[in-house]
Amino acid sequence: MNHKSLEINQKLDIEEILTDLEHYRPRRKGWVWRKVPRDGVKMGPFHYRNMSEPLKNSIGLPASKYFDHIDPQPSCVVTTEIASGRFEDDIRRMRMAAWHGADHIMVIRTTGQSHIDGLMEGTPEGVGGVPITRKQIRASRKACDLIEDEVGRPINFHSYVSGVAGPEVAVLFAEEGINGAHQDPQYNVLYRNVNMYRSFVDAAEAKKVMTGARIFQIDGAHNANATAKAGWLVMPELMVQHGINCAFSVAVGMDKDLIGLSTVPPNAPPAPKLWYDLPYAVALREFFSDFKMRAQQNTRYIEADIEEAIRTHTVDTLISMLTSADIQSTITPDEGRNVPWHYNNIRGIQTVKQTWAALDGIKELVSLNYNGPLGEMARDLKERAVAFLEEVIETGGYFAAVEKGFFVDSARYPERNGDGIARDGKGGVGAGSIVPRDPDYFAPVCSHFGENHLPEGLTKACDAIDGCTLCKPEKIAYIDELDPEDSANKRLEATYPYRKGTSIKPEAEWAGDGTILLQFFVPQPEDLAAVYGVEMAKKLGLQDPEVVNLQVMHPAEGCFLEVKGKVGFDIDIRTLKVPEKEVILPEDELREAVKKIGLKVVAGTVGEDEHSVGLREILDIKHGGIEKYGVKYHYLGTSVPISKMVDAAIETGAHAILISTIISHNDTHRAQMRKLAELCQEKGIRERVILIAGGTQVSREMAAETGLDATFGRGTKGIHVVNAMVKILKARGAV
Ligand code: Z98
Repeated sequence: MNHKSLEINQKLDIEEILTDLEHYRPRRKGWVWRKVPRDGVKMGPFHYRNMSEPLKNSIGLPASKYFDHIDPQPSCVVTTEIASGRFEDDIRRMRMAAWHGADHIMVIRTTGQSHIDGLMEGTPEGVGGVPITRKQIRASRKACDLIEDEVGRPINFHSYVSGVAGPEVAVLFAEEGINGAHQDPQYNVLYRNVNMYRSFVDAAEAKKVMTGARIFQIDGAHNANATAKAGWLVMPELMVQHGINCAFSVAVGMDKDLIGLSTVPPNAPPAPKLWYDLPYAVALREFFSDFKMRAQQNTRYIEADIEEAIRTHTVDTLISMLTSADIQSTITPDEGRNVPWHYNNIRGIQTVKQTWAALDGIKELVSLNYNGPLGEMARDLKERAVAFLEEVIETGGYFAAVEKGFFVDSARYPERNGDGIARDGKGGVGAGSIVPRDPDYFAPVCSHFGENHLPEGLTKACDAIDGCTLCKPEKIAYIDELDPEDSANKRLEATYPYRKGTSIKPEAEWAGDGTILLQFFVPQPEDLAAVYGVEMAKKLGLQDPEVVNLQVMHPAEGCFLEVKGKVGFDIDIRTLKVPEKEVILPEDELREAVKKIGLKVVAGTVGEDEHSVGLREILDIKHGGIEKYGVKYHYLGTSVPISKMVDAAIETGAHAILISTIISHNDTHRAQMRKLAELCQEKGIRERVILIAGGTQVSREMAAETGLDATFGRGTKGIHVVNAMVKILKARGAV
């Protein structure tokens, strides 16, 4: 199959992804880890100790521009959870996330998949939310295949195997090349009230299928952490839940390197986080040394403030580094307000990249002190977990313990508050649906759990039907949209103008949604500030305004607010005039040219202008003035007559005259600029000197009309002035 590769300067073509989708096959199956060179990675001026191979195309941290644009990639897999529900929007976000360093992309449905008892087709949004379907995941995997070529690193695509349709979902995932999935029968039992026996029978089948396709598994223990009243009190139970899923998975036949623990630091500031989270991570690492760790931020404590979430995530990442987590999840910053903004996916990824780069090789510099309280606390947790498990066994096993409400009890084991989630073994979804297999049971499919009596002469179960869909993918029945209205085509038609037409609207979630976020301060107390925020957004013309974050700065003095709303208008791309971009020469080239010619200038404010701060900033080294690039300047002061500027230039042999003028009444600034050009002409030095003017009312276009070489307005920095001078000198053949 030939598919057009992505062009860096072109948007991902969703219609192209959907073309011939019925024949698309994933080009590989199974999970892929990052390649981590043993001897570290050299990037720019640095040697990194714990990084993976760099990407072919990527976008580094904002500060990377000071470091040759390097973009070091952590040794761990980096996850982002993309949750708009519309796959056609998700795949664009996946591309952005991959460019920033995500190689594990989890797509969550907007409906609880566990509530759906069969597979669905097409891409319906329905009323209850978006389920996972073959069309969605095939299109997403196809997009991931193109994106991984673009960034030069495999992408693991991930979803969830849960609910009573779990085994069917697992087969679908195996067929379509999904690389990772959450699978934990305890999740169904505790949080989705699926019958406990049914859940474990289904899990055996699902895990077997996942193993066949080498799908990496993440468990669901962390959900107890997010559900319990105090996440840090249920640490022993979390370890028991991890243990049950690991042991069950191994018993089914899953390789240990495909089994991941979903670990979540149980605490968050203002709690003394390290004293809880570090011993917990250490205890897990010691107990489950054969298994992989997927670390995710604890969603329990995430509020609406992105900065707060990111600060906690940074500490989480430190703990992950100290305890060698294999996968670092970055779902976090959106959890508080439940809005999947494109750019917050990227911010989460940046948090991990930034922390990982800053703390690269930390374990070579500092080591954990197991002799002190850390070792004691880790041991205490392990002892409590073992005691918990022993009590489960004494009680009659897992099912009996669930019936008695052992799990998600809010007390610190061995205490109990009696508020755990208790389930009835005879109840729940799918109760009574388990049927014993006949003694000669035979299923003509591969990756099947349990006794399967192959008829004589057959070596592979699916030989009986000339191959199953896992062995012969051409047998997969691809069913396109069932509802022509609730379909991708209809949605794509509506968003066409924003994707391929000439309309522009901002977006946060879906193409053309018009969603924006305003940040501002309101000098009023909390209640009033919130009401004002909405009113103000309405006056600005925003639709559906909503306060998504409010931080009190002082009870009486005021609040910081974030309000989201929708822009109700489009702007036509053809009406926008993009100014020509000024090309700045590389700093080294500028410095070299300045040095070669010994570039010097005279400078001053002219006319009756006493405002010298702007010019001084352009000259002085402190804030990146021309001095920083080696230019020598002779500052003549304020209100300098033009004639004095020109004489000084002649006397000192300056290459350039820089004048600053901000007074503009009667067009004084223009008059001064013209006068400078004319006087230099009269004195016969015009060809020798570069004439530059700047000021708040000066624009770039004024150079031509006043006879100067370059003119600069607001926002100018020293580098712009040096760049202009060097370019002119080069054009004159002087350097
Ligand atoms: C995470 N951000 O873990 P429904 N199975 C397990 C789960 O943990 C989940 C589901 C299934 C979190 C995502 N986890 C939350 C073990 C969900 C999903 O029924 O579709 O909600 O199941 O990465």
